[in-house]
Amino acid sequence: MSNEEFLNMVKKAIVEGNKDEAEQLAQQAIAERMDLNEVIEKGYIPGIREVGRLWEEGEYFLPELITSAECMKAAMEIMKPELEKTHITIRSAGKIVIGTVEGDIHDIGKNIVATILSANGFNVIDLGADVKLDKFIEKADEVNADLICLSALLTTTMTGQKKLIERLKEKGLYGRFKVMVGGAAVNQKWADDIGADGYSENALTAVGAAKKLTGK
Ligand code: B12
Repeated sequence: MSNEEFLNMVKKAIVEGNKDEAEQLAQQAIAERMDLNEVIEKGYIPGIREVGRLWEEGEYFLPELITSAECMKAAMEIMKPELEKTHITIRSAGKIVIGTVEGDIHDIGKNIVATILSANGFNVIDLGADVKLDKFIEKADEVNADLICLSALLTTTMTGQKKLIERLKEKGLYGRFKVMVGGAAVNQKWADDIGADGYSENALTAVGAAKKLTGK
């Protein structure tokens, strides 16, 4: 089977909400020592994006969306330890606090970003989804983080990223922690407008951006 055929099977498993297949393909990717970053970026993510498209077109409903999201999570859980193992030796001291902002429960993209950052040597503290803004600040303060990463997928919750920066300013903490934003709802212009230090479109580019921002 070619690489392309394998990636198509991965995508199909997510689109069809076939959990057994999504998990089995993750295991196969590990067993055959494939590039897991590529399998995620070119197989699993296009799969969930296709589900989003089908939903927008009214072909899929919420239950299908949830099933596919669960398949995605299950596959990521299988690959996560493997991704983290690969880079364990180059673990840096760079500390990142990450989460999805309050009011927003989307966590698939955030989880991928957290896993890939961790796999690339960062010490990642993942606060989960629907995280209160003050919790990001408290945790960053407690662990003396270098970077706060905020994910938002809804136009209604992306304002949480802006509010967090405002709150850092109010508390005299703006500049002490760098802030990187991401998620399908946001872009570079938004990041610039709200005074974020960084933005990244996907998990792989987030690694380079985080290294640049933390200097580590
Ligand atoms: C799966 C999904 C769900 C799942 C989420 C499951 C989960 N545990 O995450 C469920 C079914 C629960 C769900 C619920 C809802 N959803 Co929804 N969902 C999606 C869907 C189809 C895919 C999102 C996804 O996982 N994409 C795949 C990941 C890998 O991509 P990603 O998140 O963009 O992440 C990548 C980058 O953005 C980036 N990134 C992400 N985070 C960060 C953070 C940083 C710091 C950086 C640097 C980078 C970065 O890296 C990631 C990897 O490359 C999108 C459609 C879409 N086109 O995005 C809609 C979508 C986001 N949902 C939408 C909506 C409206 C909802 C609901 C309000 C629906 C409802 N009526 O109940 C609820 C929200 C409830 C809430 N309060 O949060 C809308 C948002 C519209 C808008 N513009 O505001 C979308 C766009 C669909 C649509 N077109 O209508 N959803």
